[in-house]
Amino acid sequence: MHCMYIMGKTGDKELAILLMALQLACKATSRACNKAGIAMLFGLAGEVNSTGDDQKKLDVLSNEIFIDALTNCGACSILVSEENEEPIFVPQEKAGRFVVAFDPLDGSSNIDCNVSTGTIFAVYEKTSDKPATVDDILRTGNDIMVAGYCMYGAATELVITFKGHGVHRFTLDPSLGEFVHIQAHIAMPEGGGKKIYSCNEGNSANWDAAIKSIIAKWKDPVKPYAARYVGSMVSDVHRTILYGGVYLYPADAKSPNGKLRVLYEGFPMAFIMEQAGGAASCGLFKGKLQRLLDIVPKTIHEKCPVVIGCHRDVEAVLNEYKLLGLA
Ligand code: AHM
Ligand code: MG
Repeated sequence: MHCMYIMGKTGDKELAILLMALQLACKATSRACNKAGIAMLFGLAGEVNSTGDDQKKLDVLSNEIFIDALTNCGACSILVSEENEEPIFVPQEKAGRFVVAFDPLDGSSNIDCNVSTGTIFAVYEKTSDKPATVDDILRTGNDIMVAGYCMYGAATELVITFKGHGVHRFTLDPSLGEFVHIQAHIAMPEGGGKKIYSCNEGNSANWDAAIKSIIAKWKDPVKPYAARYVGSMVSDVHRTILYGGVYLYPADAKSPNGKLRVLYEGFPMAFIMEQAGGAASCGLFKGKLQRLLDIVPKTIHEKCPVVIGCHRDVEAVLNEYKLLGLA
């Protein structure tokens, strides 16, 4: 249903075809997640992906589903997937106007215990009529045209934003096999919403002084923030948008660029967060405080630190760097 909705809003038929392909791939991945136990789809596939992680069977299957849907829809020129070392060039006879970066199944560590996972994607328009090159995707996040994620949780939900048309929420109705539009123009709660911080605190010994200090402040003995961490970015960001608070995967002494990938994790989630009225930063990255969407990636699997959520909490993180004289 969302394709019709988007067609109605933008009148862009090729974009509607692309979104039709994306939603089909989300539905097929949702079905694979639902049936994983029965179909023996839990466990490792025996390969390692572009960033050196062990691939799960469902990582491989969902990646095939997305590549198949996107290369055959006629609307894409280049695909970048977390699971493929190199960009995928769509054959010229099937090539279209868009380039897409995606993580087909994010939250791999949660697959085998049936905790929610998700797909994350960002869509750009090619910069010229010539055949696309990798430069069509190595651009700032400000150039994103459409970003979205699909969460495979208690229900399958698709959240999508297309520049200037707000953030929209759809739930898969399994009996109909369709995404039903359930909420238009999602906005972060007024004033920042619930006081929740979400991060892997197991890494705290290696964080910089500002991150350590702001998290310590949020453990106020009288009015503490709540800590919530699923460990699947899609679920943690989804909760942050709907309830409020902040999600962080900061840089640390062991991983100076953080863990999350710019093109298919950082950028799309930052874009959605800003479109929903929130903020997205890297914190202190390469010597300065940086807005996440302003990064210009040089390689397709590059990483960046992520601090995204309501203005109240993202600005508290940035202020902490200033208070400590680090920025
Ligand atoms: P993945 O692409 O290997 O699944 O890693 C991305 C995930 C995010 O969804 C999540 O926020 C983060 O990695 C969790 O990492 P950690 O297990 O280090 O807390
Ligand atoms: Mg992943």
